[in-house]
Order: sequence, then C-alpha cells, then structure tokens
Amino acid sequence: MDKQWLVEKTGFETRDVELHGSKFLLGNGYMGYRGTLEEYGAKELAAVNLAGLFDRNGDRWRESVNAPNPLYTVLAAGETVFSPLTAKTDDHRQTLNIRHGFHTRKTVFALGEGTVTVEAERFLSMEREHIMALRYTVSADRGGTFTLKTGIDQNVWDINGPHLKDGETALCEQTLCYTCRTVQNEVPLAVYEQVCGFPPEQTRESMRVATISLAAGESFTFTKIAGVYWGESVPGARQDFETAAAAGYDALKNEHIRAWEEIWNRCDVIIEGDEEAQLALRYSMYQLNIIAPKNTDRCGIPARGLSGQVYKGAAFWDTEMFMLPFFCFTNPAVAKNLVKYRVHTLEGAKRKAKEFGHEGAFFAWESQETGDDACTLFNVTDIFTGRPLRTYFKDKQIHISADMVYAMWNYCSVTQDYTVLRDGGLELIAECVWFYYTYSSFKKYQDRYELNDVVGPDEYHERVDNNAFTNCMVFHAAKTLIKAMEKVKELYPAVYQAFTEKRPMDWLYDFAEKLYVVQPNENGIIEQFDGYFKLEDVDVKTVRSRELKPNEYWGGHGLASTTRVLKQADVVMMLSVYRNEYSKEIKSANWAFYEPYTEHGSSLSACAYAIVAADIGDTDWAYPYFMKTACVDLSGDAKQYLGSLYIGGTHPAANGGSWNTAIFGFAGVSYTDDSLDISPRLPKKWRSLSFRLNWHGACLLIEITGDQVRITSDCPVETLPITVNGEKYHAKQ
Ligand code: IFM
Repeated sequence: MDKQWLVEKTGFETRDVELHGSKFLLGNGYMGYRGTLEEYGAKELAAVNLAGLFDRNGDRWRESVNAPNPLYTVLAAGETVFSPLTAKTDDHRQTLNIRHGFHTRKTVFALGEGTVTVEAERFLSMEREHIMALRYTVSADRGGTFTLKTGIDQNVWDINGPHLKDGETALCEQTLCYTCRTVQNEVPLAVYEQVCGFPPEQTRESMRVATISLAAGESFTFTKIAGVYWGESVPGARQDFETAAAAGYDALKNEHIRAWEEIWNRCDVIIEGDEEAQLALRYSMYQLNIIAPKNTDRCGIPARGLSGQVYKGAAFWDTEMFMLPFFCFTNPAVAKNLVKYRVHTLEGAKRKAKEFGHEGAFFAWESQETGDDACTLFNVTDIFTGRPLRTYFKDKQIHISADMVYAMWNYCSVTQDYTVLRDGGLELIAECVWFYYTYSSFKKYQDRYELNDVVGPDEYHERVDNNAFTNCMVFHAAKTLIKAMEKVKELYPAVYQAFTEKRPMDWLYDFAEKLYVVQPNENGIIEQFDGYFKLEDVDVKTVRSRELKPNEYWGGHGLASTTRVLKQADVVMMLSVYRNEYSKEIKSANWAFYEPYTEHGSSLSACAYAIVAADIGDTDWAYPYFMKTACVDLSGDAKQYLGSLYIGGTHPAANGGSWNTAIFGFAGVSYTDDSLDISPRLPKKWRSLSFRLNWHGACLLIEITGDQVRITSDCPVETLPITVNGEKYHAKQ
C-alpha cells in the first residue's frame, strides 16, 4: 500500500494509548470505533461511539452513548495476558489504511524463549452501517497452549455514564446477542456477534472462551462479524445482522473496499511534490468521511467526531462553518442531511430563544437530537478551586444562528437545490433573523442596530458589544433572508404566499440596512469588538508567562480577558469567510495585526489564518498554518484540557479546515451564487494540485499545474460561468 494512504506507528508507549484511540479511529457515519487494541477495555478508552443517540444519567451531562464492544478479544497463556500494557513486546505496529478504512495491528510478544504474535485487521463497513468485522490471527514460534476469549464487552467507557440498563445476553444458535436500553429515554440497543473458525468454546456471560493448542510455527485465525443497532433499527436487527454474517468476512471486506473507492473517486485531492501534505490532507478527508451522516438527516456531526463523548457528542458551529463546504462540494447528499438536521431542530432553537427572553430561533451552542442546548452555563472547571466557572458560550455566542443561515444558503448556492428552502429552510432563516432583530438594540442617535453583550468566536472575551464577526454574519443573514424570499417566490409561489401571510416582514429591510457592520479604522484594522483596542497590548507569550499552573483557563476573568490576546481567529475568521468582500490591503493588515495576539487555543483557528494568508498570496505564511490544521489528529498537538475538563478526541472542524485551505486558499476557489473562480497560488513545493468539485449539478475535475488550470466537466457546462484568475474560461467536457 502506497505510503500516502497509511498512518503507521511502530513501537509501543503507554502514554500513546489515549491519543492513538483517536488517531487510528474507524467509522462509517453510524458509529465510530476508537483506535484501541482488541484486548483493551474501558480503562484504555475503547469505545463504539454511536451517532445520534444521547442519554442522561441523573443530573450529569447528557452525552452520546457508547455501545458494548463486540470485537473485544484477548489472548492469554496461563497468567500472561497478551497486551502490550502487561506483557513484554519485541515488536508492535499499529496501522490505519485510510484508503479503505482498515485498522491493523501486529504485536510480537516475548514468551519464555519464544514469541507469540497477534495480528488483527478490522473495519466498520461503509456499505452496511450496522456491521463491523474482525480477523484475528495468533502464531507461536515455539507452539503452546493458549486461552482465547472473545465476545461483547459490556464494560463500556463513559464520561458521564453509565447510560445502559437492563442488559441481557443470549446465545441463539451461533449468534451471541446483548440487548439493553438507555437510562433516560429507554431507547433499545442490540449488539450481535458471530465467529467463524473459532474453536469449540464455553460461553460465559457475553464471552466465548476457548483453548487453542499450537504446534511450533503454527498459526490460528478466526473471523468475527458484529452488528450494532439502536432505536427503530432494533426490530429488524437480527435478520439484517445474520444476512451480513452469512456473507462472510471476505465478501463484506470486498464491498467495503468498493464503497471506499467510490468515496475517494468523488473527493480525493491529489498534491504532487509534497508527500507529507498529501497524507495529512487525505487523512483529514478520511476523518470527514467516517463521520458523515449518509443515511440520516436526524443527527449532526459531533465536535469530536465519533471518537467519544467529549463535548457531549454534540454538534457545534464547527459543522456548518468548517465541514459543510467539503460535503457541499464532494457529497451533496450528505450536505443536505446536515442542513436538514438543523431544520428538524428548529423547534429546539425556538425554545432556546424563548428561554433567554427573545423570539425567533437561537440555535443550540451544543446540539443533540432535539436541538435543545446541551451546553451548560458552567462549562469549565477552575483549575485552582475545582469549582465550575460561569461561561457565556450558551447564552451569548449568538453568531450560531447566523452560521446556520450561512450554511443553508451555501448549500443552495453550491448545489442549486432549493428544495430545502421550500421544506423548512426559509422558515429557519426567517426565525434566525427575527431572533437577531429581537436581540438587537436600536441606537437612535446613531441610526443603527447593534448587537451587544455577546461572545464572538474568541471565547476569552465574553459579553462584548458589536463583535465584528457576529455583526457581519448577522448582516449577511438578513441579506440572505431577502434573497431566500425572492427565490422561494420565484420557485414555490404557494409556499411564499403562505410564508408572507403568516409573518409581516416590513422590519427586515430596515434591519438589513441599518445593522452596524464594523468598518476598518484609519490603519485598515477592524476592531474585534467595542473597546478591544484599549485592552492591554501584550502577546501570547507574555500571557503564557503569567500562568501559575499549566491548563489554567484564560477566559472568564482569566489571564487573557483584560488583554488583546484571543483564543481563536475572530476578525480573521470573518475575513476567511467573506474574503471576496475585503481588499487585499485590509486582509493583510488584519492578518498581521491579529496574528501575534492569537493563541490558537482552539483547533478551529489555524485554518482561518491559512486561508486568508493564501488568499492574499502569501503561501509562506499560509503553509505552516495549513499543516498545523491538517496534522492536528496525526500529531496529537491539540489542546487536551480546558481548565480541568478533558477535551481530547478527533478534530473534524480542523479536518474540514484543511480541505477548505487547499481548495479555497491554495487553489483559490471562490464563488458567488452564480459564478465560480479559480485563482491558484500553490505553495512553492506543490508541483500540481487536482481535485473534483460538484458545482451546480456538474462534477468538475480541476487540475492545477504551475499557473496552468485545466477544468473538465462530466456534463455540458456552457451555462456555468467559470473564470480563472478572473478571466472567462470554457470548460471542456
Ligand atoms: O466550536 C468550538 C469553539 O469555537 C471553540 N471551542 C471548541 C468548540 C468545539 O469544537
């Protein structure tokens, strides 16, 4: 296998166990399986994390549910349990094949004078979302007798659990089955497994236990097919599972490979001249593909993907602002599911607006299945006192609703599929903009609407007035509502009529016109919020030098709050989103101004700096930020703690950000509702960059070599206005 498709680690270090669980993650949109070894359990954070299923135990944080692990397998010889944590290893290798979604491990354990080797391969089927499979091989150079245990591990890792009750195990013919219910809503969950080639066994609880005797040099292999089902899929689960199990390991593996080939045919981005960047970018796309909700519009993408329960398994603005562009351009069906998920959770957003004394839709900062906000008012624990700290992410980070509007229109604009507006999308946009109208204050003497007492993307400065990013997003949301109404009037007149009969819209035009959009000062700098320039002018290093303890929280009343130091791109984030609306001079000036103040304490930050740097043609600035973003889950360099709160796992927003940087930054793709432009500025070592984009229903292949751009399309594109460096270009079919 080509190195550009393999993530590999040789040697074993105990401190890597937690990080590797995320780095070697498998997934298929329905569930994620952490990159742990077969013999690992809850203590090593082994987990089968389910998309869209949430539970609350008592008054603890409501979070996503981890299922019992049906691939659990452990080998022992007498007292020796073969895990690198407890037995001596001569060699250990863990590999993730990102082309076809396989996890493999090979561990050579020392046993007396000889060695015992465990090799395992597993995958989560991309073709059948409930199914996963394992092939497990043991060999012993000097032979020996071993105990092999495999089954469904019910000892589930939870952060705020347990979440499962009423567990029951049954063995029906060859199928081992474990059923249970979630604690809060009693949602049924069923886990199945079957083994093939396993020796005659005893079954204890949900474990099969067998003895194997190997002659010197002999090896033994068994395979296992497992299935995980929850909710409405449970009644038909047994049959679905047994059909898959009857197909057998090899057939399931082949169809899984084919499904991955199709995925890469749609989305691969090929970089020539930079192997490191190629692997990192592909790895980012791998991460996005394993968490994409392919078959449902009822769940969003959690901020930590399907790597566990951190951030409660909830969806943040990360999806809409960082990941959605990838799906819009490479897999519009998934993008549509994501957009519709927000339509389905509109009622939750309305409830939240009411709860905080407003009207319209105030989307959840941390969204689970109903759209009610899972975010707490005390999101961080103070490292000194151990006390919860009041944070204002939930009640003041109001840009979230404008992010939804941005995403909805982005989907429509890229795909030209306006049915989502008809089916609740227009309603969503209108409710969001109405929320802002009810939130805003009108300053009579300035004849403008303001948005005060908010938190922008930079969470270190809470309760500020006129955050530039927020105001800009809301301004565009209001403009979008006007456009969306016109579109619906044109395409779906009956829907438009019903819409306007229900709600008078006279307020909108005044609001859209008079909402205060923060403008650059005489030096071209856009003030992040009112009064930002008056804050202490120190850089990130200085603030860090003031820390009394590592992981000290800089927000709230913490170290950064009285300084200009910001957690993550804020003005620069705005410039990356609306890069076509600001001149090169303004973008350069703000990039240079804000960069020394930015901690990049969030993995969402670096890509905004990368995109803007590439956009202004400074690829030397852009490249390191791109690599920081693209390598975040490979290097494990992201922050692991917020105060004393564990926030590890994968970083899908950064994964999306690396695709955004490659395409919008380096390839220089920009677009309006009816035009696409490609103005490349590749990093010096990239000889070429090629990729596919779905644009207005056509699939374009774009190949950039030096300053040459070649565009081919799978369908006639006469009507598609495409320009290269601003010049009209005719795409060949
Ligand atoms: O959405 C982000 C936020 O911007 C910074 N803290 C982490 C969240 C989840 O990724």
